[in-house]
Amino acid sequence: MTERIPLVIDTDPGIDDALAVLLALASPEVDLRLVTTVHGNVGLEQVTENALRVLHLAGRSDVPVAVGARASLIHPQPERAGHVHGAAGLGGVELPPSPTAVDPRPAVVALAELLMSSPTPVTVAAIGPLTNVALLLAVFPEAAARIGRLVVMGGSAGCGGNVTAAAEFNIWSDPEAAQAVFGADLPTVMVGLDVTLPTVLTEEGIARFAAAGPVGRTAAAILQQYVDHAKDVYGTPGVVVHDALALTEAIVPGTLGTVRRDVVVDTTLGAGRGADAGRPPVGLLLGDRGGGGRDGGPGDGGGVPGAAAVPAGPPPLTCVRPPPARPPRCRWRSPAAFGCSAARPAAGSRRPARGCSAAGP
Ligand SMILES: [Ca+2]
Repeated sequence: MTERIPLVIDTDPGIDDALAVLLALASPEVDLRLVTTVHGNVGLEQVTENALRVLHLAGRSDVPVAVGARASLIHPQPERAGHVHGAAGLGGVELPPSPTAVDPRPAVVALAELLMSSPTPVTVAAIGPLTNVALLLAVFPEAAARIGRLVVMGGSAGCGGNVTAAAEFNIWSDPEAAQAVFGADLPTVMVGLDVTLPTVLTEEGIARFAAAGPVGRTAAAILQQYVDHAKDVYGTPGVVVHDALALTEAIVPGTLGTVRRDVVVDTTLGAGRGADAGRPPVGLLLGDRGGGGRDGGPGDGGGVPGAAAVPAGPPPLTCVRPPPARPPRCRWRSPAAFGCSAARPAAGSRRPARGCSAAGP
């Protein structure tokens, strides 16, 4: 077997974060070496506690958890997402406490030390606000330069936002950090709402979790909050597990097709703040592998677009959706228990109102 890829998850658990961590731990392709926490879905203390408990749930309390940024870089952004994830972040499920304490090192120090000491390139999956990664770039640029791949769940390429009309939650939570990261010369793959929203984990898929064993049952219970929220807000029968979808690309490069694009984040304080796909040349589109990726094209094999290597004047951004003639399928490869498929928003869904209707089926 090929060598397992060292992996760091920078996270703000978070229901889909929890699923992302569990997915990584269940995937033999990667070796989860470190979890760093960041403000986001709920407050820093809670997301850190959640990270410890999720690892403990999976029997992997040996994975260190280092505490990261408490707030965004410049402008305070106190709004959280407890209405989506539950007040404590894990859908109302109270996991048993972990016997393990947090790593005494600040997150950026732990991350820098891992990057500098690893003999093989490390993949960093950033599935919360990008504050920690921006701090790493500022404080330990030599360590940041050693990141093998940076897979970011965040942003939206032409589909509008899920917090404001323009902005996705992770980018909106710290636009200045996001701009620093996307503007850096890192091998970055952005997995935005244009990809995650059409990729729905159905209730049937969640039922397969519940039947898979104790950890799966707990994951299904955590997901129930998401199910309820999705029915209420989107009118869909399944859930969108943004962070877990990003992890599929982090775990198996090429799971998602990619196109190479520059990314500019709106850091003004106007209505577009936090948008990363509002002005050309902007956007980095990721689509279903068969859904018409450009540059590398379908089956690209997971090229890692970089913000620096972008041709001028990219084509107009469109919402990436596979053609209706070929029903899209989620291509998650592991664990096999993931049963998911893409689904259109049901009648009454709010999604078309956020800009997807023009290119939607
Ligand atoms: Ca997250």
